Amino acid sequence: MGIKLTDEQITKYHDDGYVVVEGVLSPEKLNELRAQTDTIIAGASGVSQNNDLYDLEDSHRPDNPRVRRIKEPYNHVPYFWDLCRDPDITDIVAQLIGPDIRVYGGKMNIKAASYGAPVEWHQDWAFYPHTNDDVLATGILLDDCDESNGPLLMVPGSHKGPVYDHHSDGCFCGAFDPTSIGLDVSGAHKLTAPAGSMTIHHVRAVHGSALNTGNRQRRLLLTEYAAADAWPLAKMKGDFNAWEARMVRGKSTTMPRMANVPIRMPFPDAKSQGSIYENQKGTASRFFKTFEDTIEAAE
Ligand SMILES: O=C(O)CCC(=O)C(=O)O
Repeated sequence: MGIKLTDEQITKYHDDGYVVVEGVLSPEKLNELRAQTDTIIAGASGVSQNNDLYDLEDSHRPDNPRVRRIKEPYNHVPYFWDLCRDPDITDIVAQLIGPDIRVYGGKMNIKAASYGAPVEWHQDWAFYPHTNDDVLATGILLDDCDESNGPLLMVPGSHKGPVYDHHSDGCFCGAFDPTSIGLDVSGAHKLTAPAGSMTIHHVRAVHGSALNTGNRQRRLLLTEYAAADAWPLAKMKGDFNAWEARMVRGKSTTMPRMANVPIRMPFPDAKSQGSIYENQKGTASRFFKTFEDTIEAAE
């Protein structure tokens, strides 16, 4: 049985579009998650390019591995699927989007100390619009996260606003530059918290994160959960049976609930496919400094 959210936490999620819950994973579960993660990361040695498991930093070399993301870890290691279904997590999600829940997708983003890549401002909704927006992402922190190691940055209340244009030069780029559309992100909230905490953000919330300039890595296991009656408008993952197998709590339905929500379709494809990091290479102007920018500035 997961933690019971306080009324304040539930209100915060609905009003601001995000909330952080501390102490979701016990120390034992956190250790297991770290150990399973280390095993996957160790397998990146010798890998030369992005594949269906690893998304690699531009500075990755097979003999000096730099993994930026583990893609859909539950597709590769059963432990991760069990974690997606763990009531310590799904019982919390149920308090926000109802008892019937499906996993839409997931990944672990790894911001290595000193060079872990930024993620440009975006809304997850631009990648995977659904028939209603009872869709959110949880983020389990594997490491203590403070201001220096690239916390998630969330713009409060933005989940109630428009869906911004995540296209550039005729292609999807999975990002927008708030300065070019006059969106003030100076009040963005930094989701700092101790390891074992869980961030939760609404699918329409505007968010991003900066380069890790600290001396500690920031690994974040993100899982996208949708109410069972929220059906994806852009892409269903796998065939119907595979889709049903993604139910992690409660009952499925074939009767989607339609809500009056703004959408933009994420088409045409990004110039660089494979991950948000690759998609965002197509953005016309970047907001956050990259590791490569800092090297250039130092030269
Ligand atoms: O890892 C981060 O800091 C940002 C993650 C994110 O927003 C994403 O991958 O969609």
